[in-house]
Amino acid sequence: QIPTEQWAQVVEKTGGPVVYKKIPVAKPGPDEVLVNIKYSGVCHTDLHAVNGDWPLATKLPLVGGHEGAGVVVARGELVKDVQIGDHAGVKWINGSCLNCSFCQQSDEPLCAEALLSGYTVDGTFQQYCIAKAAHVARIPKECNLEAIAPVLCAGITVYKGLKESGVRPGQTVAIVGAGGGLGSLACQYAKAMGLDIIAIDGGEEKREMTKKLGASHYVDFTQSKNLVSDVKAATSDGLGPHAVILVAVNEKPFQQAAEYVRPRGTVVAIGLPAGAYLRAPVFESVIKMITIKGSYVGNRRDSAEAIEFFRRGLIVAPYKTCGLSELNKVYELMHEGKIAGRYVVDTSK
Ligand code: 8ID
Ligand code: ZN
Repeated sequence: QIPTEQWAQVVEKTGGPVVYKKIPVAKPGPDEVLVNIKYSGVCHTDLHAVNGDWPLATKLPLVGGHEGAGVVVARGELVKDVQIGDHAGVKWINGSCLNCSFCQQSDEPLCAEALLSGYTVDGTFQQYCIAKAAHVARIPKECNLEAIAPVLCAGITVYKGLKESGVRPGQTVAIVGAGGGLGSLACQYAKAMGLDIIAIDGGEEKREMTKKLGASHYVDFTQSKNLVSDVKAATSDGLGPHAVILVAVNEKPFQQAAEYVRPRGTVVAIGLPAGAYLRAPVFESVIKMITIKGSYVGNRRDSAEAIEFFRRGLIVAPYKTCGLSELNKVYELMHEGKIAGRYVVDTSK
């Protein structure tokens, strides 16, 4: 039985805090499904949304969250390929027009009409969440819903970013922000892809964690006297990593990466620090023939592939679980940069 009311965390005004309260359960439209969210990861994007960091307004009031794993409990009359009882994931791209030139070429994140879970439509910090059937992630029944939740944004995004970097097995990737949510998953995907990993983050807890996740080197940005030369020195020939995956929430590393990336290498910007700019010296960028690009979540195929890595047991990343009611506490820890790995919220608590 689907209840008429449910628990949710609601952003009532930009700047927060989020309010834990009962709200109505929505009914799915013809092309939508209703997912009983069991667990949701907490992404730094959710905190950007609460704080109104970005040049894109959120809906208000807003239910945040976009790493929701659960069970399909209702569907609209046009939905044929998702069954009641299926395990499904609600991800950042909640829906897209499926008809524009970007959607036609499976660049759905670039669709101008894309609906964003926990940003322009209500997301997964509630017990029952709506998503377009075409875009819900299919989760195999053997996958643990709690552990797979972070894959639904962090995993998909870093998997896509690694592919966009063009890095190949045996080459070296630097992951900047390696101890955070996206970073910890990036370490696991990079390891599964046969890459040598230089983890960059701050503090001993993240050093230990990234080592366990597969990094061969750690550069502590809070300790390093010369980060650029320390990163280069972590590669066997001293020429720097073939790719840099930027998942930090700070402007500085976005201005350093071009200096240590290897000639012919690629810098992939994924993190979205408020008001930040990428910066690179023209002379070195030209004579090193480097590439600097952005990468934004992933399409439906990337999502299925990222989930398949998880299903095969290749992605084991650390997370801590708490109740949905404790979301404000998670945001405080996140703001302080104190979370190693990901927090997952249990919507039943
Ligand atoms: O599609 C996308 N492009 C996408 C998808 C999902 C998330 C982008 N994001 C964005 C988020 O909005 C956020 O801006 O990626 C960023 C990282 O999200 P997250 O992994 O959820 O954040 P986190 O868990 O707080 O991790 C950030 C890590 O960066 C480290 C912190 O210590 C933390 O471990 N860090 C910082 I802040 N400054 C650093 C520095 N100078 C740094 N690490 C290295 N060098
Ligand atoms: Zn996210």
